[in-house]
Amino acid sequence: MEEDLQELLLTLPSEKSLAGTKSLYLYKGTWLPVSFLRAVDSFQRDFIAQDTDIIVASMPKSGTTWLKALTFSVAKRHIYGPKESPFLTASPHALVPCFETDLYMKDPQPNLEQAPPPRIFSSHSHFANLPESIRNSKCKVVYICRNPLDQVVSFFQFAHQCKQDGTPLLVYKQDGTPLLSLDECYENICRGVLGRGPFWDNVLGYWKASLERPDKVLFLKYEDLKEDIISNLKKIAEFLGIPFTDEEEKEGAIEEISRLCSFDNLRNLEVNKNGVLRPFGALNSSFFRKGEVGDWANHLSPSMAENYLKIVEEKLSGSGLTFRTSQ
Ligand code: PAP
Repeated sequence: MEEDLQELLLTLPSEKSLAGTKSLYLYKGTWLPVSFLRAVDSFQRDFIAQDTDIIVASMPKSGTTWLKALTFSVAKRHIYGPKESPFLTASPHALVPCFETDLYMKDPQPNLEQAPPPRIFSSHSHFANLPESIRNSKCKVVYICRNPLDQVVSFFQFAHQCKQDGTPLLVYKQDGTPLLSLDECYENICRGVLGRGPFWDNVLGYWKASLERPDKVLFLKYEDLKEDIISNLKKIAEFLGIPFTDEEEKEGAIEEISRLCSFDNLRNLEVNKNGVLRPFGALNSSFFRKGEVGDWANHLSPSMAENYLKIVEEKLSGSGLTFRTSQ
């Protein structure tokens, strides 16, 4: 590890990750694994947005994969019809690369100029930490949040079951001890210690921005998309300035996109069953687990759920932001 990074780490608070396999560092108000620090820094410092860019933003495990597929399909529907959609052969994460875990991880100065507009990228950064050019240009930000109970359970399951190149690496820590249980992580979770957290800071930044600048930030909820995907697809298209025409509606274009991006359809595509996500090395299938609202009840005791929810609600109090935790 380079000397300056080592020196920086010594100055940052650190805690265990959800699996207990690595340390998270609190850097500029966000908990991050060390492997992302450089990429996050380069992205936040160097990326120059174009007015036509679209940024898909989220706290991890809040519906990012789904929103990537939906946003891309809406924004590029005049280029690719549903029968020739690139999602039939490529992961949503390959088509909408993440600034931090993909682009700037591979190369601190990625060449992004050649991508045809609209360029669509994703980020898990807090709103306040986005590069100035994203916040101040006319580019659009589409954010998705999910109720904190399902989000944390999904994250925990991912951290424990995520296979890299087909091998379930994370069964034991390097010292041979088993991974942390949800009970063992619980105290950290309640303090906001999870990758890209605290949860409340991530969601609140985008929530406030969406209230102040509704033309700039669209704030969506996973549970609302599950309940009514059609009206949310219309919302996305209108926000992007490309509403569905009456003719498209009549021809069933919105239903086509909703079917294409549905959990069952994406999960059963060959690329998402057997592909591998580079440079991360995770199986594409790791991003499709259950796709339900309320699965937290199978993993958290009622008192753990109630207590964590209370903490989150206190953090969000006065903001007007609320969550639905059941179907
Ligand atoms: P990421 O932030 O690491 O990209 P993200 O896609 O946000 O991950 O989270 C994965 C969750 O979204 C999984 O939830 P689960 O663990 O509760 O099952 C995954 O199943 C769900 N998901 C992925 N694709 C879809 C989809 N098309 N529709 C609904 N849910 C989906």
